[in-house]
Formats: sequence, structure tokens, C-alpha cells
Amino acid sequence: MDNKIRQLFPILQNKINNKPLIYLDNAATTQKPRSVVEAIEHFYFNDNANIHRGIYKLSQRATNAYEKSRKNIAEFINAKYTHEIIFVRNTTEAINLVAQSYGYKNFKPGDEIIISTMEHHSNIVPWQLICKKTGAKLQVINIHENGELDFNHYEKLINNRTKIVAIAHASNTLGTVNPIKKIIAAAHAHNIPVLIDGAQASGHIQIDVQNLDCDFYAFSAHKMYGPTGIGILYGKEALLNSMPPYQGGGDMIKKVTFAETEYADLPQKFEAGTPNIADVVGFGATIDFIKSVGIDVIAKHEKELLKYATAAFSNVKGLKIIGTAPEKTSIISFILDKIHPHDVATILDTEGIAVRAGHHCTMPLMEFYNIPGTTRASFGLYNTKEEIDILIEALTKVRKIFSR
Ligand code: C6P
Repeated sequence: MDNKIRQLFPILQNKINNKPLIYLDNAATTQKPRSVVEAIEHFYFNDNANIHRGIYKLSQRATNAYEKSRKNIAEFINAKYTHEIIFVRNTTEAINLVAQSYGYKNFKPGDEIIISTMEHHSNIVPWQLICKKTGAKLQVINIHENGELDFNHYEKLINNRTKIVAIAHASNTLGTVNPIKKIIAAAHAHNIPVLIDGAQASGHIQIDVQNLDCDFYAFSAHKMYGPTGIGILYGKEALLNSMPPYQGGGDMIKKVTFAETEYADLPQKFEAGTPNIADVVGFGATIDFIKSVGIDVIAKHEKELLKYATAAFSNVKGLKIIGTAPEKTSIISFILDKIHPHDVATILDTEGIAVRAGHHCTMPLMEFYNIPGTTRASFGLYNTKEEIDILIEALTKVRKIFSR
């Protein structure tokens, strides 16, 4: 990846603690290119009005910009219909929507929901909430020590009580990319729908929802160079049509009387209230940005960084990588001797290096590995091998400080 890409991200010119910023926390959120920020600014300066309501020109312009983004995203993930894209705040809200709407309608006491040991809390807690309401229960797929899913165990868990499978495309802590096509096919053989948590895949891997044949797919714009506060839930038309809205309000109705309400068609049925219009527009610009670079180019660059970093990390004494599955995204979690991950991250910060430390919202996974947390470096399209070299040097420094 050339330097031109880095120049598109003004924040990367920053100094932190008098050192050039080395941003390696892309799994938490990515930085934003100028084009995305400018698209949001342009919207507020030129097109801002509420959508779907106005008779006047400006409101029509705002509506067009909003709906254009939906179309852009639908095409990007190869959805069959644009109205299969529901705008939500983030991946978390998308999963809550499915749990509260699909789950509330379909789950009965004794029913089962399959998730896995490596899930983010956002793909655990929403299911626990609906389990409490409906009497359904969670079944958890085991993983192997290297962070790969135990597919045999998954197949054993599927039975006639299984009502949904909800699984991460890629793990935010381990980097493991799950064989979701196989997972989906196995569930569909029993007519069980599958939700994919795509938070760590979108922006890194080409997503084709029709090819995957997933029933639901969720992701957040902010993890793919887009704005915070906006994400999508993709759902197959028939499933979304069968589900009740889980929030009521303006813009999701056809007719309201005090006796009853007739809901709007998709996608409005699930978009109650004034949405995050400007960030939807920014999300559209994000897709344009990714397309202009090329998702394959991004994937190739990140693969190279992962390979380079994995080799470099194995030369650091006392460092153990947590998560060594053969298929990974550009995420490396590690422990360094007995040094607490927070101490590692704090010292790295003094060198201008931003990494995340802790349980990464995967506490059950930490329990599986019997560790309190890890330090995590996660790479994006603007990261370089030189930055990895500086990280390695800094880790050696951390070890020295703690060996005194
Ligand atoms: N993981 C991380 O540092 P939201 O916050 O809704 O945009 O994304 C939630 C989420 C869901 N699933 C996975 C696999 C994720 O990684 C995340 C977010 C961030 O790892 C913040 S905790």
C-alpha cells in the first residue's frame, strides 16, 4: 500500500507523546478518510433536512442521498433487494433487533440458540436477554486451543430445538475467520436461520450475502473507515417481512389510530424515528472509498501485514500469540511474559502506539484461555511493515522495563 493512502487519513499525521501516531486499534474502530468526513460535511452544508416527510426540494435531496447510500451498501454486499438493508446504530443494535423481533416471535421455552465460545458480548447478551423473556437457552460451540471453531461439536449441537445460529464471521480477539458458508449450509439442512456478526469482516473481506446464503448479516460503518453511530442489518426479505417491528414511532407506519397501527413496508418498518441521516450519507461515501481502493487490494495488504507481524512476533522472547487459526483477519492478540496487558498498552502509548488491552468484550473467551486479557494489535489498510518494526522494538523495551 503506498503512502498516498496514508495521506487520505489526516489523523495519521498526528503526533502522540511526541511520536508519530501508530494506530493499531483498527478492530475497535478505524480512522476515517477525508472523503468520508467531507461527504458528511457536504450533507450538512448543502442537503440537510429530515427525510421521507418533506414535500419541499431540500427534503427530497436529503431523502435521495439517504436512499442512495442504502442502494450502494446493498450492491456492495450483493443483497437481492435494497430494502433488505435496515439502518441501525451499529452491529450491536442489529443483533438486538433480530433477538427482540425474530426471537420474541419465534422462541419458546426449551428452544435453543447456538453461538460460539469466541463471540463478542454483542452476540451473547442480546440472546441472553431474549432467553430470559422466552425461556429459550444458549448452546455454545467449543473452540480448539488454536482458536478454530470445533465444527464437529457444532454439528452435534444442532437439533430440532435449535431456532437460530448466531456466529461471528471473524473473531475480534483471535482474528479467526470462521467457515461461515459451511456453518450456514449445515444449519439450513435443518431449516435453521443463521445470523452472521460481520463486525470484523466488513471492510476486510468481500461479503456476498447471496453467495453465503446467510439469513441475517450485521456490521458497523465505523470499523470499515466510516462514521460511528451507523451500521446495517441485512435480512432476507421474507424473514424481515415475517418479523414485527421492535421499536415504534414516526416513519415506520402506514396508518395509525388509537385502536391499532398498520406498519410501513420494508425497510421503514424497522427504522422508527428520525434516523442518523448524515452518517448514512457518510456510510455511502465509505463504500465508495473502499471500492476506489478495492476490497481485494485491502485484503491482500492486510494478509501481508498479518504474515509479517506474526513472524516478527514469534521472535519476541516471552510473547505468546493467542489465536493461531489458519484463517485469520489482520488481528494479533498476545500475552507478554506475566506483564499485565494494560501495562503493555500503557508503555506502547508512550511510544505513540495505540493498541487495545483487556478482555475485548469477550470475557467467556478469556475464561476459556484462563487469562485476564490480552494486548491486541489490529491492522488496517494504512498500516505499514515499518510500523510493525517499531511495535516490535517497543515490545522489547517493555520486557526490559519489567525485567529490571
Ligand atoms: N468490537 C473491539 O474492539 P459495535 O460496537 O456495535 O460497532 O460492534 C460490536 C461488535 C460486535 N461483534 C464483534 C465481533 C465486534 O468486534 C464488535 C466490536 C470492538 O473488538 C469494540 S468492543
